[in-house]
Amino acid sequence: MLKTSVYNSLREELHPLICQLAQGIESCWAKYLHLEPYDLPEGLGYVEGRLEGEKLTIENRCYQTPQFRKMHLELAKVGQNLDILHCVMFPRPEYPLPMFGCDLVAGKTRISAAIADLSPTNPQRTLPESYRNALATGSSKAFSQPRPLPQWGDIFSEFCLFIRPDSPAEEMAFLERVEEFLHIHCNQAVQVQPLSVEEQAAYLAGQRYYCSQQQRNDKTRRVLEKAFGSEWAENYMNSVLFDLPTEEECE
Ligand code: BLA
Repeated sequence: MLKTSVYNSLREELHPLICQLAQGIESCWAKYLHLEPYDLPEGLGYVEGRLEGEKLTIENRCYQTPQFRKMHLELAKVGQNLDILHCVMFPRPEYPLPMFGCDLVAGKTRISAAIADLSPTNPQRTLPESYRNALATGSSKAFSQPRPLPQWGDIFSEFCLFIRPDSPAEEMAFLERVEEFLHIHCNQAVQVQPLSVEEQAAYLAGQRYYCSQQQRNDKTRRVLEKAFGSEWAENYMNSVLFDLPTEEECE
């Protein structure tokens, strides 16, 4: 697996739940999938910015596999008070797979937002039955502080978890449930049959809708704008965080 000393050094400074989840994601990917590197746009693998206020450091890891066009794990640190894990798995358009997405936002003392989902990409915007069955039989612990989805959150499935963990036990329960999502997803992905060319367009439209809704997250945008400016933030949101396949990648 690719490793750089810079990446590991930021990792050591992050909230322990973020480190644990990052590790869990990477070991699940390595266990099920054949990972190849994915090149992010020039200059956007590791970035540091500071405009108003605090320094923002971003470190990205990105892979591709036969089933996934892009699997992106991002770790970010804003000053001394905000640590972020962001992860999205973008399926290749020839497979009828949902999008795995996860965001973990840690403030100075606690995790303020912990969200994870397997989000449908089909025209009906429902998960395949095999996913629903697997997700329904998994652990379904109740969390004491569920959070309401924002207005753009209609992309998420009924299994979406969005909470503010209120104890170390809830942090662990969140971690376990996310790892369950990932195992289910990777396990399904390696067995999935490709779509016909005609069907692919609808799934690609589903991915496009997912990305356009995620780009409406003003909380993410504001953090990026404060450190890098609005033009940079716009470009980063639509070329790194929530991009769509190029013509070449669709061939
Ligand atoms: C919320 N995302 C947030 C918040 C911040 C960020 C600061 C507010 C935390 C809170 O409300 O407690 C910031 N997230 C970032 C930054 C990056 C990032 C800077 O990923 C990247 C550099 N966001 C995603 C993905 C999902 C997601 C993949 O990137 C879901 C699968 C969801 N983040 C998400 C949601 C909120 C959030 C739903 C809450 C938004 C709201 O309540 O309005």
